[in-house]
Amino acid sequence: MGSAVLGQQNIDNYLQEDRQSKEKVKHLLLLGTGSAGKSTLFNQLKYVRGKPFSIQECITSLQIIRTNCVQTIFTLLKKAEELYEGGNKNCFVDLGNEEIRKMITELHRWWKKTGKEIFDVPEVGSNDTSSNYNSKNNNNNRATRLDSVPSLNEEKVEKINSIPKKLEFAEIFPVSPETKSYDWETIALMSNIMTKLWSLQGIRQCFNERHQFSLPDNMDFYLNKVKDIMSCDYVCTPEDCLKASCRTTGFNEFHYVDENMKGYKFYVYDLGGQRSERRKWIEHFCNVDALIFVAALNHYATRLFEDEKKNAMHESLKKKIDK
Ligand SMILES: Nc1nc2c(ncn2[C@@H]2O[C@H](COP(=O)(O)OP(=O)(O)OP(=O)(O)O)[C@@H](O)[C@H]2O)c(=O)[nH]1
Ligand SMILES: [Mg+2]
Repeated sequence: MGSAVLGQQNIDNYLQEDRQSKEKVKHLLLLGTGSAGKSTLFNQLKYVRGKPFSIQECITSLQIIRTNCVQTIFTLLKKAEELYEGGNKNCFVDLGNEEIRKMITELHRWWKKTGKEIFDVPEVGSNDTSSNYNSKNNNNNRATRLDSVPSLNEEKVEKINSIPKKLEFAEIFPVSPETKSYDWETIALMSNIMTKLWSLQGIRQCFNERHQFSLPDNMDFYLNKVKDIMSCDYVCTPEDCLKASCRTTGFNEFHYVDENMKGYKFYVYDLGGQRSERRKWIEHFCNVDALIFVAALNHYATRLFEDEKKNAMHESLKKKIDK
């Protein structure tokens, strides 16, 4: 009898401890539309909780930043043309100027070729690959490519319009020791071109009109130092990582124990906020203690990434943001 009571007591104690430990675990979801700042908040939270960016995160951020820099230059060229034709004379970029034409064509060619031939290195650490790579990208070849740059006179708008909208950054800057063997000389040449194009008045004016189209955030921060960013030995700072615009697919998760909050353990989930991602939210709603809905103030003057005709803040204000 005595041992039965003791047994019951043990079970009760166990259940109570279990209940208390469960009560001390809290699940937080970060929700909001695309580019609202969820991942930024998530990363900041991680950072202040003593979990700095890992090397892998820095490398990935750098890939994204580099790709965004190139694509932003192309987008600005395209939009400057559109805005100019729409009557905004400040956005004039002189495509009749031979130097500008040559720079655009060369950057465009490099970008296209890089994805297909140069950066698509099949195997990490393969000596054969690296020798092929070097023979493909010697200075003579580059000079040949420079000399054969066609005039943009005949095809100026077509050239710019044919720029691929979405190139996967991973295809362009794969994470591997092969990075060391990239043709950094050519990349430096391209970063010079990007710096010159970025300094054009029409491009700057177009950038100031970015509320009229969709552009990754903080691109002025990166383009102002694009030469450094595109150099081989550039190391991402925490600020670079935080400001990088990277759309989340799926979710990120981390947990921490807050000793100032009676030792509560918080699990934080950062979910993707684009339309295509929101249908996955439902999977995370079980056992949630709190939702933080993130909205970006600058979205009042920003176009929606998924639909450039729409205002980004309207998407946040929609009563039902299922899709
Ligand atoms: N300057 C500044 N930029 C911010 C701030 N919050 C977010 N951003 C920038 O806004 C961009 C988008 O932020 P993210 O945190 O990636 O947005 P998200 O909500 O995670 O977007 P999805 O993953 O697509 O759902 C990034 O370039 C951020 O650096 C902020 O407080 N200040
Ligand atoms: Mg995100």
